[in-house]
Amino acid sequence: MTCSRGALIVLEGVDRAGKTTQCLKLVQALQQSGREAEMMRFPDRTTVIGQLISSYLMKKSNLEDHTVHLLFSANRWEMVPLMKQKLEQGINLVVDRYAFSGVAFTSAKPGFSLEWCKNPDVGLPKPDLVMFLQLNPSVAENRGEFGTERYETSFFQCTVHRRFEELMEDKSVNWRVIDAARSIEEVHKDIKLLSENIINFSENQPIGMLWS
Ligand code: ADP
Ligand code: FDM
Repeated sequence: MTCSRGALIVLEGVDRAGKTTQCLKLVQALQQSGREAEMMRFPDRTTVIGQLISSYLMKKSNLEDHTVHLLFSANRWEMVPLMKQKLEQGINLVVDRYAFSGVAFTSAKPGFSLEWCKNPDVGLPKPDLVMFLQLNPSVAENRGEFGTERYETSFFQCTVHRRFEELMEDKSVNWRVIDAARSIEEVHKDIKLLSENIINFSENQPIGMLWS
């Protein structure tokens, strides 16, 4: 007997759009409905590569821009065997940021094309669904002050947002835009429904390869 695979579900969006809140709620809701589900997040700061990234984000160290881009990508690749294993075991993975953040953030820096930024992530497990939590930057600002980490400035975040919009023009990826300005429960309801549908749809499909 073959067991149906889990779905790879990604949440992306600007800072404070509610990604982490919604990932946690989705995993809980899927588990309560009797499905296997686990959360992952990128960067995964627990690995050796993740610690280099974390130190860079906390401005405790500096890294050359190409180098840190490749480290973010390597931090995803090092998780691929585990991700595939879990998906094949029928576990649904709910992921807080993925390669799209990788491309949106690096390509917001001067001199980086979307094309160059996408290359290292070509061939990663392709998400069955990517939900973009859309939130006006002024509303996001009301959800709290920026922290002290790298990239946490209004100007940079606006450029990142434009890069996400360019990425969403790519119809080879199953993007869904979610209005994240509503209440936590309203947003959750949409996310849960879309996720349940994609889980049913993906269970007998092979895992795809991103951007290839
Ligand atoms: P992200 O992971 O996208 O940065 P978080 O889930 O950490 O966002 O949420 C950022 C802040 O906004 C938290 O204080 C959270 O409680 C709050 N928040 C999340 N979703 C909503 C919402 N729909 N309405 C109001 N506040 C929210
Ligand atoms: N980030 C995240 C990147 O620059 N590249 C990536 O590939 C990924 C996954 O790291 F500023 C940025 C986005 C954000 C920071 O913050 C991670 P959180 O709070 O851990 O999501």
